[in-house]
Amino acid sequence: MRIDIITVEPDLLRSPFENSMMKRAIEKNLAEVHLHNLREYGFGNYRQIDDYQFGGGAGMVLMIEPIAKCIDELKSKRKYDEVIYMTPDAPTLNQPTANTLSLKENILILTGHYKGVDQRVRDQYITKEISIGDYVLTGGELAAAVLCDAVIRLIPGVLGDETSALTDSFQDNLLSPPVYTRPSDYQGMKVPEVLLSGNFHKIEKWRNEKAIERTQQIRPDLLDEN
Ligand code: 6GU
Repeated sequence: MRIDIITVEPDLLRSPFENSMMKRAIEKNLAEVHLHNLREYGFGNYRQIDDYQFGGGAGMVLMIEPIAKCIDELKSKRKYDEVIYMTPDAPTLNQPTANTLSLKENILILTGHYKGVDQRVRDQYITKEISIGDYVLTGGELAAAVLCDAVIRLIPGVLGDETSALTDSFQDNLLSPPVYTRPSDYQGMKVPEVLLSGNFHKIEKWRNEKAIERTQQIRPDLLDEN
């Protein structure tokens, strides 16, 4: 999979791809990520990329021309399966969306900033809009990193068997059950007996019960989606 990200803050986005799982995915050639600094497509000596909004109001708006120039250049080189705009006023990212995107070949992500982008960018170029939750971030950069992490870890071969994405919370609309490691008794706080029993069937049953219990307590809305 190839991911191109158009951003005003490329430095803010570098480290997630230089560490941990995403770094390994890139090293294994299972993913490539290219950052494009929108500023380089700006106007004049100041490389202007934003301007005041028509009709008045606080906050600068990213102009269509620098973005159009950048997207057109990228599109002339390859076909993109999706052109995604990261913005809080969009449907929220969930596991099915991440699953679907993990099967794509080329994805282009535009991250918003300031007051957002000129609506004509969204009308003309964007095929999918994604928010990562009901709160406001300063820009879409960190949201893009979240999206990339959720998607890249699903690409076959990125995770080892022991961390298979299939057993993640949300893959079956259930939260994960509690997990424990050594010691089995920490200052009188004991690991549930069943996990030490060696009885695989009983352990699976316990984990499933705990998953349902946790989901009922913390995210009952997920159970309604089944
Ligand atoms: Cl994608 N962008 C911004 N700026 N804020 C957000 C978001 C995205 N998702 C949730 N909050």
